[in-house]
Amino acid sequence: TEPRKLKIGITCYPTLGGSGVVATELGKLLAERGHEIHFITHSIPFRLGKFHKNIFFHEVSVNNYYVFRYPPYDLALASKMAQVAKMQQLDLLHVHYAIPHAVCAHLAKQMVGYQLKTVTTLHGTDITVLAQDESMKDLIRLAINESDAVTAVSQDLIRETRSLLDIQAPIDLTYNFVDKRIYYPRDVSSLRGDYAKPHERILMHISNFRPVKRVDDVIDIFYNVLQTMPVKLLLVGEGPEQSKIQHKVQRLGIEEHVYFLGKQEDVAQVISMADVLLLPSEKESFGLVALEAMACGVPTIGSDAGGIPELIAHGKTGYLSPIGDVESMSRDTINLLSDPILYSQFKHACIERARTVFCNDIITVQYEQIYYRVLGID
Ligand code: U5P
Repeated sequence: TEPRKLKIGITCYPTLGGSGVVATELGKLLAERGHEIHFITHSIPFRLGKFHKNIFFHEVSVNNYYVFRYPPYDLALASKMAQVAKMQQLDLLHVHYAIPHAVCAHLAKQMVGYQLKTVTTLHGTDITVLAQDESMKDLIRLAINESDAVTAVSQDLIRETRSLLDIQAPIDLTYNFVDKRIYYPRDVSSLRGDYAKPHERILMHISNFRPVKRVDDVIDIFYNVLQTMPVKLLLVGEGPEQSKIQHKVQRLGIEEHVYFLGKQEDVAQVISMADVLLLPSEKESFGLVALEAMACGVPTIGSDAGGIPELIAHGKTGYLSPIGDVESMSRDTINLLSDPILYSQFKHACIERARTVFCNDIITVQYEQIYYRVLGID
């Protein structure tokens, strides 16, 4: 007999990069599999899209009493989690990010009068940033240890979590995924014409333009490649480094070859225009954009930081170099783009790898198995 359908509460930062995207997509896929999903977040997750059967949204609102210097979002979230769990008889809470979500889930568990289980997924930032802050270490450790299951999006993040926080409990590996019905090579021939002539290749970078993304390196690589072949650079997303990068582009006198597209909604469409994705990050626990590119048949050239080597098969679906080695990244880009046969092999390997290793079906079932395990259902 089929195991019973679950009632799951999901909390994430609904608009924050890869983690928000993955948490939302996971909720949608679980709902499609017949589970009842309750998003408990401060605003509607931005990729939630249209109406879905089996999906409910509970808004966390924070009272801003004048006695509080800081509105107590964490406490409001914990109360809301407990309230929704009791009212909807949730089986478990799946929270993305340890801080503050796993701490809130721990509080909620104490508040409700039955065996509510909690699952925490680590996406990186909370470990890499907050674990460096000694004062937060004990809190993150508590949140992790009190979860009934903990998952992380790469082996590298598991290793880092263990070494920084001295965690003994098992951590499950659950890679990020893309929905193959959305991410596949789109026909963008007409769109492409707005940015590049038929003989020009398109390099692309998509990020939040934070210093860890090393967008400076992206520009340096592009500049080098431009010296040998006709290329355009499309920059997608927005963030703190943007104006600095705009200045750099002007200083190098390459404005007419570089387009700033700003924040984009339909990344599957945009990414399909690219011939190569550049991701030279300083730190990357997974690198969801590289997977989105891979699924659309676009190889990645970038750094071997964090979880990137687990995602990109070096020499098959992209090329990785040490962080900051822009010379090597430039050479790899030129080599790949000047060899049509090699390029076509890479493209096919990308699509194949995304559809097998990082397919939504496989990863959703992995999460489901973790839920059944913590609930003691076989
Ligand atoms: N993203 C967008 N629009 C943008 C920039 C980024 O939707 O303008 C998305 C990427 O497609 C990806 C996530 O899903 O944000 C960033 O994930 P990561 O690469 O930071 O893990």
